[in-house]
Amino acid sequence: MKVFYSDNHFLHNPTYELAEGGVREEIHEKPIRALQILHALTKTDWAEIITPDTDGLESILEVHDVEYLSFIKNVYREWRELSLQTSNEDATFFPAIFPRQKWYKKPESFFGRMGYYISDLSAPIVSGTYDAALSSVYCAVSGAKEILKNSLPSFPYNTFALCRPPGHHAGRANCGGYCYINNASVAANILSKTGNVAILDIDYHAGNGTQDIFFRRSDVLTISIHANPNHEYPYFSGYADEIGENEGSGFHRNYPLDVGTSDNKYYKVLEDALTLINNYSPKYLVVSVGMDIYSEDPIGRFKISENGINQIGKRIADLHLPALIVMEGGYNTAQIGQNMIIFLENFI
Ligand code: Q9C
Ligand code: ZN
Repeated sequence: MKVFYSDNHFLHNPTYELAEGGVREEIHEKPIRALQILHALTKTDWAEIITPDTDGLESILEVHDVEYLSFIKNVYREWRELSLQTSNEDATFFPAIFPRQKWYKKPESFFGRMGYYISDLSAPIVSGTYDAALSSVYCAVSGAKEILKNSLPSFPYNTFALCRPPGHHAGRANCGGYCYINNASVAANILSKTGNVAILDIDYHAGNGTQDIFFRRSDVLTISIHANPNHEYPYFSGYADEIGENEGSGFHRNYPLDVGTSDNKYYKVLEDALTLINNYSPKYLVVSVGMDIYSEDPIGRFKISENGINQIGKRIADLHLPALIVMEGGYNTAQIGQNMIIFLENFI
């Protein structure tokens, strides 16, 4: 299986995020996550690690707002120029104000705009964030292009985009939850030019960014299975009554699950989601995979076992659709490599 990976993710290495109470908390989304997966892959006899091409800016701009992308690109430099006294070489950028009202405006000032584009305090920005996020999305873009080149109706061809930073919380014009560019959405949008696409998001957290991007489209079916946002990040989205709107009405589905969900309960909901995908009969599948569903994840609070991860992978692979698998979350760094191998082996 072709695996797209770039060492540029090291450029994004903030050491903390801000938790409730304003306390600095160790950030779980760190370089070792990708390294552990890469390491586990290099020990298999089926993974072919490839550095992605670095063209595809137009593809990103079909999914993300142009001003948002230039914000991500320039925010760090602009901040350093504005406040040299308060920021040192590797200080981390966070906004300090967020728009609240329905009638919010986009101000011209730097600090005002920052709150406009950043959703929360788990999207720290450092000097290399943009370059890392670009290389991350190029992994997904290359994975999608490879599928377009190789898949025949009788032979589903699968690739894996080892993306870091992850993407599914990034909306059309906002970052949040460790995500800056929505890797899976950019890839799905490329695939959608030659046929309908289903995105199945099995990260522990609701794929609110992906939902935002495709909410008014019927050519990309988006489905997310996740912890009930009433009790978990991203809190404000991911509820069952969000089903798409206008043209996209009926083409988004959320499956919020209880904290503590076990393998068997998960399979039932997954079957339902897979039936939806079957009925939609897409040409391509994009799977946003987060290993934070694992029982021993430090953030996630599901109880999915290793066997469960294998079963989930097997059932998705049984759709026999050409699939791009995109890495999202998962924070148990001792187990993330092994868990991804268990999942991916169903797709080789
Ligand atoms: N104390 C992804 O899994 N807040 N993002 C966590 C932990 C943000 C998760 C707080 C979680 C974002 C891609
Ligand atoms: Zn997650």
